[in-house]
Amino acid sequence: PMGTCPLAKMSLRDNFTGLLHLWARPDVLTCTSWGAPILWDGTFDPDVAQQEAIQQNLTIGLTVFAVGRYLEKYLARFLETAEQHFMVGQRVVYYVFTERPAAVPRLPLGPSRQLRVERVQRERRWQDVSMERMRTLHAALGGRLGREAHFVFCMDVDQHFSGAFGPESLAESVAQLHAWHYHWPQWLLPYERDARSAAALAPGEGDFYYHAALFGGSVEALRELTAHCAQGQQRDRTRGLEARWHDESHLNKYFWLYKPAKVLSPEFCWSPEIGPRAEIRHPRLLWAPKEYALVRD
Ligand code: 2GW
Ligand code: MN
Repeated sequence: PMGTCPLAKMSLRDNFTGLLHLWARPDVLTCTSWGAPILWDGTFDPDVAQQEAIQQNLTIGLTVFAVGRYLEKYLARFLETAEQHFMVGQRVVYYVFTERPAAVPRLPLGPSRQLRVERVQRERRWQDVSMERMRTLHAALGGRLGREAHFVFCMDVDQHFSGAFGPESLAESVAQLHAWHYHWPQWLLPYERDARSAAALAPGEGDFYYHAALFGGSVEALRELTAHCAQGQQRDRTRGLEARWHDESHLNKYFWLYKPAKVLSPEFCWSPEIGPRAEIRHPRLLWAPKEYALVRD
C-alpha cells in the first residue's frame, strides 16, 4: 500500500524519480507490505546511491568464512570479484574468518580497501561451521569490525560477484530473497515448522524466504540479529534440536519478527542452475555449483 511506502517520506522530486523507478518494473513486487523497498534492477539509481554514500564517508565491512576445503575452493575468486564489483569507490574492509590464516590469498587490493584475517576454530560438523558464524560475527561486531565499519554485509564464500553491488543495497537491515523460493506460495516455504524450535514459524507466518548467503545492515542492527540467532541455536542445542536449514532457519525467524528495512531481489544472489528468467536482468552475485559430495564429508 502506497501510504506505508518509503516514497511517502521523500521530497516531491525524489517521489517523482522514485515513482518512475517503481514503474520501471511493473513485472515484480517492488515494495513489501511494511513499506520496505525490494531492490530490482531498474528501481534504483546507482549513481545517486554512490554520491550519497561518498558524502557520508562510509566504511563498509564484508565478512566471509572460509574454513577447511572452502578456503582453497572458493575464497580467491570471491575476493577477486569483490574487488571488481563490491562497493567500488567506497572504503571497504574484508573480514575473512578461517582456521588457517596463513593460507588466505594475498590479493592486491584497490585504494582504501583492506583485508583482515581472523582465526576461528574448525568445527567437527559442517552444520556447526555454518551455525557458529552467528556467534563469531556477534563477537566481531562488538570488536574492531564494529568500531571501524558503519554497515556490514555477511556472505557465504561459495559464490562470486558478476555485477555492480553498490551502496544502493545499504540499509539499517537488509535481507536477500532466496533465488529458489521467491515465487513460491507461503505454505510451501521451507521454514522450520517444529514448534519446539526457537526458529519455528507457525502455519500462516512468514513474509518471504530469505537466503542466509547474504544479509547485512548497520553494526547495531547486526549485533541484535546475530545475538538473536546465536541464542536461538543455543536454545535448540540444549533441547537436542537442530533447525531444518540451520542458521538460515533462525535468520528467517528473526526477519519475521523484525522486518528488514530493505529487501534485495534474487538478482543480488542468483543461482545460474535455475536457468534464465525474464525478471532476472542483472545478477550481482552467482552461487557456485553445489558439490556436496566433494566438500561435505
Ligand atoms: C558447509 C557445508 C558442508 C561442507 C562444508 C561447509 C563449509 C561451510 C565449510 O567446510 N567451510 C566453510 O567455510 N563453510 C562456510 O559456511 C562458508 O562460508 C559457506 O559459504 C558457509 C555456508 O555453507 P554452504 O555455503 O556450504 O551452505 P549452503 O550454500 O547450502 O548454504 C545455505 O544454508 C546454510 C545452512 O545450511 C547457511 O545458512 C548458508 O548461509 C546458506 O546460504
Ligand atoms: Mn553457500
